[in-house]
Amino acid sequence: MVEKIQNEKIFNWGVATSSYQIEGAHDTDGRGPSVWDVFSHTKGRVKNGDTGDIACDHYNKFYEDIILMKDLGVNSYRFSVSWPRIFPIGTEQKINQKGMDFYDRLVDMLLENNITPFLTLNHWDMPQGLEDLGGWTNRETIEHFVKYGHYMSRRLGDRVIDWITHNEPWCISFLGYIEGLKPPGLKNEWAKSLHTAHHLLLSHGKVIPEIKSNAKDSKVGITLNLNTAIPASNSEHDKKACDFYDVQFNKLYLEPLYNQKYPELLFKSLLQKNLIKQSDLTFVKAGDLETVATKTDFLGVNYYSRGVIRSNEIEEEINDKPIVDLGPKTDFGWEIYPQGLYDLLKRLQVEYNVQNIIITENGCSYSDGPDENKAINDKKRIEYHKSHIKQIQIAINEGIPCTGYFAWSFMDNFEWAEGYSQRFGLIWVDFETLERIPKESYYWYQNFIKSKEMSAFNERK
Ligand code: IFM
Repeated sequence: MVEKIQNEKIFNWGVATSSYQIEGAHDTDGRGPSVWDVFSHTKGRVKNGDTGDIACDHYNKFYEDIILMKDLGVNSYRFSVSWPRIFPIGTEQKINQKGMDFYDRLVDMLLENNITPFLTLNHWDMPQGLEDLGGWTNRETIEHFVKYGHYMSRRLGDRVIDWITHNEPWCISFLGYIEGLKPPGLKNEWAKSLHTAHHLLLSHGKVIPEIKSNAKDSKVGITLNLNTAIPASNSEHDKKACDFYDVQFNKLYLEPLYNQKYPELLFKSLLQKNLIKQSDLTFVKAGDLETVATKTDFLGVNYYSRGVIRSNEIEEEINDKPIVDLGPKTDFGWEIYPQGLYDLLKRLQVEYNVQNIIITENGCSYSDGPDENKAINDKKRIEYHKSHIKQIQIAINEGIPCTGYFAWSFMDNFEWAEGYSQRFGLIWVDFETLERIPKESYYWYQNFIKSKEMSAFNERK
């Protein structure tokens, strides 16, 4: 029996991935279809028609991958469980044993290599069977999620301490129901989007006691993608757009989780714009907000860039000229703004009094590939990580409680609607041969973790 690792003082230096993005083996060992299988197989949804059918084939190559992780020197690994490997349709009462066995083996091997598993229950790939019943817009999905969390923690709770309920609920509710970029691919369905956000948050609150009762000494949190947003100009239009952005992106999740309420401004603006009706706002039932705000042990934060917000409600020529100097961009077109990470950490401490923050994702997409000697000189990625870690260091020195950093991502993988066209990995993956080649950034992270600079993080109060 492999022992769990418990050391409160150690800063978690890790790498992160998610099931659909790396596992492949989409129909192996009884796995059912996830919403992402259906979405990616729908023409026009994903660039180049890419799917996660094979991805990095991590399901069959996890052994090799953990050896690379060990060599990298990380003490933690954040991964997610593919829900339809455990409940192929979602509504079953019995688990699919073979699916569960995979995660059992994975966790054991991580622990044997002194790597702490951070397990995310929902990184978007819910069973299509549940989507067919309304997905997250259906309140009953909450019970299926809690049942899934129950079985996962019952089986792995003796070895997994760190649990993340959901990854980036905004991506499901906003990108899935307003922008149509993620399943179920709907557009401008604000009522459904709000219901989805609420049910995700409620299921988070409901699954916490389930995990805690099965996994002794467990630590449970949720991961949000957050950023600091500023108006592009001093115009009232941009300021208003920025306030709206902040409520729908950040506060829709932070307010209920930390203050037991939804941001009034969001509902007011949506009602004013006729995007929802008053009757759409009956989704919050008695006791829900208390459940959503169930105490957590940490907040997972995914930070990539800041938001510079321009109003789309007036003509560009009439609006004031933008005054913000934008920094360089990654291959994805995302602005590099490391200070935004410090600003965000500060805000979480000052406005929400968050007691423990873990950076569960931070990274960048660059396409640098192997030269004739198979060397991959991705120095822009190194700079990206360095500059963001520096901001964390500043925050920690000011007493902001940040206890972990997970680079996104361990290896190149299926980047959702972008397919395999965006590479975030510290390791290059050849998607034809599935060969893995560590990039320069991998070696940099390896040295950094070994170096003296580490001690400053570990000596935090
Ligand atoms: O790849 C994604 C990940 O699944 C969630 N956070 C953002 C990453 C980069 O887009």
